[in-house]
Amino acid sequence: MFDLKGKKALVTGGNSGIGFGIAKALVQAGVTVVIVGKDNKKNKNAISELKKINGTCNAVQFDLQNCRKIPAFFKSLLVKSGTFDILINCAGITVRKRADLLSIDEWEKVIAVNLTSCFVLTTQWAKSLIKKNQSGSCVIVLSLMSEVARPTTSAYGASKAALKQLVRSFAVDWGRFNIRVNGISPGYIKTELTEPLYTDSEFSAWVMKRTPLGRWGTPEDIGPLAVFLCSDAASFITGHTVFVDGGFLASL
Ligand code: GCO
Repeated sequence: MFDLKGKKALVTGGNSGIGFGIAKALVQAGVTVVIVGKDNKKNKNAISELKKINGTCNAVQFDLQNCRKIPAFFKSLLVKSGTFDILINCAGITVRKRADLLSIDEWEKVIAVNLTSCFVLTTQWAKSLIKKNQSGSCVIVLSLMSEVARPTTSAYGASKAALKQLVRSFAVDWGRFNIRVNGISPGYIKTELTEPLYTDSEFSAWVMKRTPLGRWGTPEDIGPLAVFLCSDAASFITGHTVFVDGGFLASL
């Protein structure tokens, strides 16, 4: 039931952090993965790692901030790779500023990359499967900030809360096509995005005190759940979000 051999996955934000952790877990489960990343150097490094496990993996350079260019980008990808059984939306950015200090451009950039690009890419992906009467599984990576707020995370939190509702909307729109959509909400995970936080000893001590399991998470804590949600073992799960947060949200 957990076997994903022969499946093909597209992973946005797959060249580092949580996205790479998910991409690696999928490759280890037998999936051929294509990662989408803005930074070619990071793409190359990530792919050389993944190719050590499965030589058919690949990377494509694309900046998901260009939301209106996504349909043409995805169409060209389909021509090269064929349809994807699995889509992982993990690309995400943040701008840590108090809400009243955030510019409209900064707000729009976070919403474009985290939310709009996910909407456009996932609807294009679903269309490609519906056209071929093919089932599929999508995972959207959210955040603790879809549920609670920390100072300076207004744009990021709003995008993640919206994504949580998008998980439900996609699931109910596409259930009849056997296309499942679920969310993964990581807690505090050591990645490039959180480097300014875990290198701040005071903040890091707060996270570890606030997290019942008493540690920062790693991308390897997230990958296995993505494999499960994309496998037949999760064939009756859709429209839900699972928290991988060390107990953070369960505790006061
Ligand atoms: C922050 C962090 C968080 C984490 C993560 C928590 O600024 O507090 O960036 O948002 O990255 O999303 O789930």
